[in-house]
Amino acid sequence: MSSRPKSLLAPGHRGCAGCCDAMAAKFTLMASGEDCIVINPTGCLEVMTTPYPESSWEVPWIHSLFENTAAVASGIEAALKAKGKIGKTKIIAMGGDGSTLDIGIRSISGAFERGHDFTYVCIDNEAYMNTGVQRSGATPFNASTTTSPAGKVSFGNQRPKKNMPAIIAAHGSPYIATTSVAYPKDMIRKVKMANETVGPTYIHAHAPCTTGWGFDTSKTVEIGKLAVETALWPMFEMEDGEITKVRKIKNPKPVEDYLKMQRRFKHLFTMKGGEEEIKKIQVIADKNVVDFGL
Ligand SMILES: Cc1ncc(C[n+]2csc(CCOP(=O)(O)OP(=O)(O)O)c2C)c(N)n1
Ligand SMILES: [Mg+2]
Repeated sequence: MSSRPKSLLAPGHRGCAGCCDAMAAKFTLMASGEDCIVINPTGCLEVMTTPYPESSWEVPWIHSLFENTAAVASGIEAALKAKGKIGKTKIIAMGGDGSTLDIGIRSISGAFERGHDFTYVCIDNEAYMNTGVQRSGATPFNASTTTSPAGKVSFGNQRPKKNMPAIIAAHGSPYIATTSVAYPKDMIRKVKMANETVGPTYIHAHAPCTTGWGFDTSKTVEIGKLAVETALWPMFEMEDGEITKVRKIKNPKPVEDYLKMQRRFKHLFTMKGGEEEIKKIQVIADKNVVDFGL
């Protein structure tokens, strides 16, 4: 008999083949089990799993606005507390990067400040995918999106990726971890850890999007692994504001290995000056190696 936890996200949803959001949701539910309540703002995950009157969710699920996801989670926690049921049912907010880093950040800040006992999972596919690949605060440097298109005047998004784990850490969260849908065991372990930790906890899952990033649907895991292996996506855990665990990488691969597989970075290999721009991305990876002791 397999010890693999049951998947509580039913198949037949409208996710793309190779969809990273479906993987993130599946792993989060595998870690959480049946006794959980999911709060899910608008975005690809919500749209593809709940076309009325259907639902793929085999656990209690509520749709929130971008703006109030963490406030809804706070209210559910307060209600369970009032009923004397806190500590058993896991409360999991699961939002995209646009929802988490940009539009919903105020209510997230409030919920973490108040110290509600819940887990927030950010599914970071690095743009507003559901509305057509607009740039978000999580879009990496030099990625081309529909609102930061590469062309005559720029090489794409000119701002660095916002450091959301650091922002959450500044709120005094007891447990924060970065992970990736390309590492299911890692993600499941970290979500479990977040669920078991009392207080507001945060999981930031890197999630390669076949449609928005422009790669073959079979390559989600390969690309997710390359982000980690090039040191562009450091995987770490923080307890009470201190980094306690880091996933070491032996010989970091050159960032080109990761960039060349994606349409959103294609211009770096075709436009004049692209080589210099790739070097700037290599600097970001090299800095991660030093900063995180990878
Ligand atoms: C306040 C608000 N602004 C904009 C929208 C339109 N909208 C719906 S889905 C979406 C994209 C969400 O992006 P993200 O949170 O990164 O999730 P993804 O679809 O990428 O998984 C947007 C902008 C909205 N529903 N509400
Ligand atoms: Mg997104």
